[in-house]
Amino acid sequence: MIRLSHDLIRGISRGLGRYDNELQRKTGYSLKEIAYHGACFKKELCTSEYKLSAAIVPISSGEGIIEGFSEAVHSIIDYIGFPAFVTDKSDIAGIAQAIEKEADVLFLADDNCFIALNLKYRYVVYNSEATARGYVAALDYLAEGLEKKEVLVIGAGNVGNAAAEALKSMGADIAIFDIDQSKTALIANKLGARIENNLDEALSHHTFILDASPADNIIRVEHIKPETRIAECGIPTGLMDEAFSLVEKHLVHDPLQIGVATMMMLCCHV
Ligand code: 2YC
Repeated sequence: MIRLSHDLIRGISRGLGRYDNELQRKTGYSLKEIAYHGACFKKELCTSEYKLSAAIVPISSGEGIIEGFSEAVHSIIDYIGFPAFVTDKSDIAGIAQAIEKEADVLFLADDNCFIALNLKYRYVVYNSEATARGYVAALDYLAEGLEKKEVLVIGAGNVGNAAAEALKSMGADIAIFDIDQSKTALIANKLGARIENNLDEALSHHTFILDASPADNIIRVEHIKPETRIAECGIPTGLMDEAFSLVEKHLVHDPLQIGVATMMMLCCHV
């Protein structure tokens, strides 16, 4: 898991409108629609008129608070229409404050785990699963449907695993690559995914790609075809610069937005 920096976060809040327009241009759908699709292709969202309220609590453990992180999370949740606030205290006092203000959902992130704690329906939503589902939803829209289509998942970590599950539920034909072949064997057995042992090979014969790896510069110009569609979940992107500009209008990538929006939508399941 790559730790975000202030530099990567600071433009998010004021850039949400522009980013939403970019998503609509590329996929035909808004950030909120992509998050909704990512959250509910498994089960129906709660239809209650009640809007869950969210509190974001800064957590100072480990490497400490990332300047602007809680505010960026807040702006994304607010942007898709949910009442939200950042507690002005951090850690335990912040959690207490969130409860006293009757928040339904708490967003909490330390160096190893980023969750939405649903106090109303009593369950946890992980950023890794939400990111995977949100990007599978975006790829579904980019590819105009993924059923029976071959999709290459790069990376068999938490996000890659959850993405493979989501792709399976969409009826996609999954291929998986990871430098650690014991991880790909696990997914292959569980989901019947095809194992790719050579990334260069795999990239040469797949046009639908979900990159859930922290590696950079693994996707090159020669891997990009006119019909290539890429969901790029991670930081940094896996693309070489010239490959990025070649496929940019058919690629979805952001540091936090789709994952957080999908976390909030997943919290609406009763
Ligand atoms: O400001 C705070 O509350 C910090 N404790 C937040 C630390 C977040 C660390 N995690 C990450 O940077 C990335 C996120 C993109 C989601 C998963 N890991």
